[in-house]
Amino acid sequence: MFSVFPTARLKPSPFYESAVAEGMTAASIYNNMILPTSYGDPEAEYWRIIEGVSQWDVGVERQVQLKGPDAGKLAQILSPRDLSKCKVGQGKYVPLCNHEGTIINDPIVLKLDEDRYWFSIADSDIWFWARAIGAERGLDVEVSDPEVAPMAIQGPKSEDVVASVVGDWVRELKYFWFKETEIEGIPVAVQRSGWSKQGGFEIYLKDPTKGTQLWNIFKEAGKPWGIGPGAPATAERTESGLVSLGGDTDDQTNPFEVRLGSYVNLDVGDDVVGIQALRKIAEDGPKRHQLGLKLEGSNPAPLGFRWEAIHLNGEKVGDMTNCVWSPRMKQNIGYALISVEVQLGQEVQVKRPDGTVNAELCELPFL
Ligand code: THG
Repeated sequence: MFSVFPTARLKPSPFYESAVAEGMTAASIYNNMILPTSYGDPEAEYWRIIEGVSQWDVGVERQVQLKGPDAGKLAQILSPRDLSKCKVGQGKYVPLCNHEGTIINDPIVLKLDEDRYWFSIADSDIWFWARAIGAERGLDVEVSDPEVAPMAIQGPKSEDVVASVVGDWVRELKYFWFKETEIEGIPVAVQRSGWSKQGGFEIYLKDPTKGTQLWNIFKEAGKPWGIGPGAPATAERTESGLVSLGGDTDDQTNPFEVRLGSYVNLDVGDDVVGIQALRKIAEDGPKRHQLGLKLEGSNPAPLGFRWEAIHLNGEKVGDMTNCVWSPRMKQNIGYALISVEVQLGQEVQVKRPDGTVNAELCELPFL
């Protein structure tokens, strides 16, 4: 047993005290912050997302704010997805790539105003990146951390809970669209989003001193629907086919390899970072693709912290990048990042720490 002490280097989110009060038992690190990952009953937390409504401290999803006359220009230069038709109040899921076409983050981009954007980032430092690219291109834009922290309300009953707090207008909100508003005087943005496929919303808290108050408003309001604490769930996201950047990707992975090719528009301007490399990769055809794996055996055997080699006919053909017990499928499932020459339906062998396990390749998502 060991303790983790929040410091300036390991920043607590505004909801940290609430997470502790709810009985947080496990946490991870993400964007130099503490990400609560369990409250002691993973099984109950999983079913709460699938069947009910779950409340998550995802303050680690930090915002990189671009503000100024060239904010839109920089947003597009960073994004190989066409943002020209993105409206104020709209969000879009965007793979960010480096000059080699390697994916370095996969934020949701929110357009708050004509001259103001947030990149709601996954786990890598995009402030450095955006500032450097903006400065090198001579753009008039300020890149900052606006100290905004999302809280997720996820699951099939989330719409009822969020509507009971902010009003029935949220029922009309389209996916990734958002609205800036106030909840009991607390400034927020409310978006239909979240890292699950069970439906839900994220409440972006704009005043970091109001975390506990905002948490408790939803905790109270959600009682009739049985709300409880939870966290982004590996089992649910794997069943649903969501990509975890840095988990399912390495420092050579491009968007086409991990099913994010549809979020790349090859005809964006030549000044977009990585677009030349992405055009070439698209033309040559990617070398790997991402498939599902159904593993033999009936005991939960999650992945440790390393990828595990996948063999076909005695040769290494790829890696298993994650693996988790699926409570709904009642088997271990995972993702393969594997040679495009290996196809669906083939049986492969995964080299696990305790021995070789047979697995079947299938289409993603699983469910
Ligand atoms: N919420 C917010 N910010 C985030 C995340 C989030 N930043 C980091 C990380 N999560 C970003 N990653 C994803 C990955 C997938 C999705 C959302 C965020 C997602 N994808 C859907 C899918 O793949 O089916 C829909 C994509 C689409 O159709 O455009 O929802 O969770 N604030």
